[in-house]
Amino acid sequence: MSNHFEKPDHARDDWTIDQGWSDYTAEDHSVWDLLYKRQIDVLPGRAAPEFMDGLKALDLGKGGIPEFETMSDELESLTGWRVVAVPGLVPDEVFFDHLANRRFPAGQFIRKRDQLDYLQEPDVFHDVFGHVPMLTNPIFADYMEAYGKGGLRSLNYAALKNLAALYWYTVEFGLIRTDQGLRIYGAGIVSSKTESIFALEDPSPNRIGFELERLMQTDYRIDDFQQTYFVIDSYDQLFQATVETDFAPIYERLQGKFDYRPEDVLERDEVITKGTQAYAKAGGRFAEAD
Ligand code: HBI
Ligand code: FE
Repeated sequence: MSNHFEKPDHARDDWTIDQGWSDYTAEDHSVWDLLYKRQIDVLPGRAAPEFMDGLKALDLGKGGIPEFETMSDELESLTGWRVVAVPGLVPDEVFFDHLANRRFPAGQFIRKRDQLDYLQEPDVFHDVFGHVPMLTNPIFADYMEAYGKGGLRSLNYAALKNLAALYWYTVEFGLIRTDQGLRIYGAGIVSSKTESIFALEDPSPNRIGFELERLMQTDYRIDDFQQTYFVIDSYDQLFQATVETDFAPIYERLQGKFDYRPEDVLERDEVITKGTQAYAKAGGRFAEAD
């Protein structure tokens, strides 16, 4: 599995482009403001404290789409990361190379007002609001770099899908246990109003303790709420699992194996809540094998 698409003419070799901040229209900025307000209404008490701290540290609520250079100067002073603009999805090896060098590639465009809830490609709201606050956390920032480096190494194995599942169930849709209860930190959740509530409060999905090899074999849905969320105890757990694990033996063992369906609960799982799966629709990738 590798993604191939044409690099637009205006993109550089590393797929970066100018953000072109002064070209955003008043409507673009007001879509950001609207999305920002919707999230701020639901995130306190649901988002991880580290995410809320990051929003504040970067002043992402000052109004309008942030300017990447200014934001990156602040972010760099905190954890050494910068944000670079890209046209949308970039090839895996390009994506990994940016992360491995502590650059987060963020979509330059913003969604239209009539598609607030669902998009095919990551836009500036998902990427900046969803991902960048967690990059102010030193341990999470190290994890993202380790993931990028692991990604570059994985290109020689049939393991990309396994690694993509790790990203999916942590960076995009991860939950964390705190003394106050479960909190969301995944960018795909914190940038979505409905999933911010669903991920924590709906009886439908499973919530299962993080186990690296288990989650690297678990399929996921990209077009719907998750049927399983994986819960970490700390960002350090995530970082240690990634940096101290030599992925090579895991890849040899897995051989690209991808055995678990999104809704499966296994004997070995630490089940935090077992879902009713009431939300799950029929069908999906494994439907024929059922
Ligand atoms: N490109 N811009 C962008 N954003 C992503 O999240 C992204 C990507 N290219 C590849 C990719 N993600 C995934 O295939 C990896 O997480 C495995
Ligand atoms: Fe994302």
